[in-house]
Amino acid sequence: MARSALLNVMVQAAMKAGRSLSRDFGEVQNLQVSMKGPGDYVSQADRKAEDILFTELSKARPGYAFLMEERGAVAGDDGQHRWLVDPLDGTTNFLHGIPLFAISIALERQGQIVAGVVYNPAMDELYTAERGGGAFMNDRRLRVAGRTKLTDAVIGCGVPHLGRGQHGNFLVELRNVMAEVSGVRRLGSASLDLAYVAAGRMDGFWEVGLSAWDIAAGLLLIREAGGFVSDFAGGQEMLEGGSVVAGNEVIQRALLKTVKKPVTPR
Ligand code: 2AM
Ligand code: CA
Repeated sequence: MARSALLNVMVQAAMKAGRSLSRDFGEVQNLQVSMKGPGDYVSQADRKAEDILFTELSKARPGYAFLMEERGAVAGDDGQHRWLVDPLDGTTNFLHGIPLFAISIALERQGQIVAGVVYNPAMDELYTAERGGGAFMNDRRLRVAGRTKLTDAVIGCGVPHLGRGQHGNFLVELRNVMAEVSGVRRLGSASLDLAYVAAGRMDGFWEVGLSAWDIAAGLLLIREAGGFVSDFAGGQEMLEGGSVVAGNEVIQRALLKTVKKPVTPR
C-alpha cells in the first residue's frame, strides 16, 4: 500500500516506539508474580516510548508543536501544526499483561486533525487514516459496521477510573445502553476502542472524561471509515470536552439518545 510521506513518518515513529513497548511488555508479564508488581517499570516503558516518538517526530518535522500525555504541551515555531501523542494508551492493561494497548499519534493542522495512527504492537495491528484518504488496518481498507439496530449491536464504553469521573452517571448510562443492545464491551484503551469501531468490530462506543491525545487519531479513523462521532451534547467538541459517542450514522444517533435518557426505575 502506498502511504503519503506524512503517514510514513508517523508509522515509522509508531513502529519504533512499538518495538520498545513490546520488549517492555514481555518483561512486565514476568513481573506479575512479584508482590510490588511492575508499576515503576511500566512508567519507565511509557516514558521511553514517548521519548522515541518525540525524537522521531521532531527529527522528521522540525518546528511542529506537541501535546503529549507525559510531557504536556511543547511549543513549536511552525505555528500551523501540532502532534497529539499518547505513547501508551491502555496503561492499566499493559501493567496487567493484557495485550490491549496502543500508541496513538494524530497531526493537527490549523486546528483540524488531518492524519492519525493507532498501533497495537502486541497484536501488530496498525491503523492509519489521512483526511480524505480513507482508513486502513495494515493494508486493508476499513469500513464501520453496517448494523442499524441497537438490539444487534455490540457497543464499547469506558468506565471512569478510581477516584475520577462520575461513577453514578456511568451506571445510569450503562443501564440505559445494556437494556437496548446485544452486548457491551470495555477494552480499557480509548484509542483502540475507536479503531475497533472504524474496523467494524464494535458497532459503537461512548465514554466521557477522555483527553485529546486518547481520541484525536481514533476520531479520524472512524470518520474516514464512514462513521460518525459527536460529543455528549451532539456537537463536535470531543477534543475540548473529552466526551465521545461513535458509530455508523444510525447507531451513533440512537446511542447518543440512549446514553442520555433520564434515570428510569428498575
Ligand atoms: P491511559 O491508559 O493512557 O491512561 C480507558 O477508559 C481510557 O482512559 C484509556 O484510554 C486510558 O488511557 C484512560 N485513562 C486511564 N487512566 C485514567 C485516569 N486516571 N484518568 C483519565 N483517563 C484515564
Ligand atoms: Ca491514554
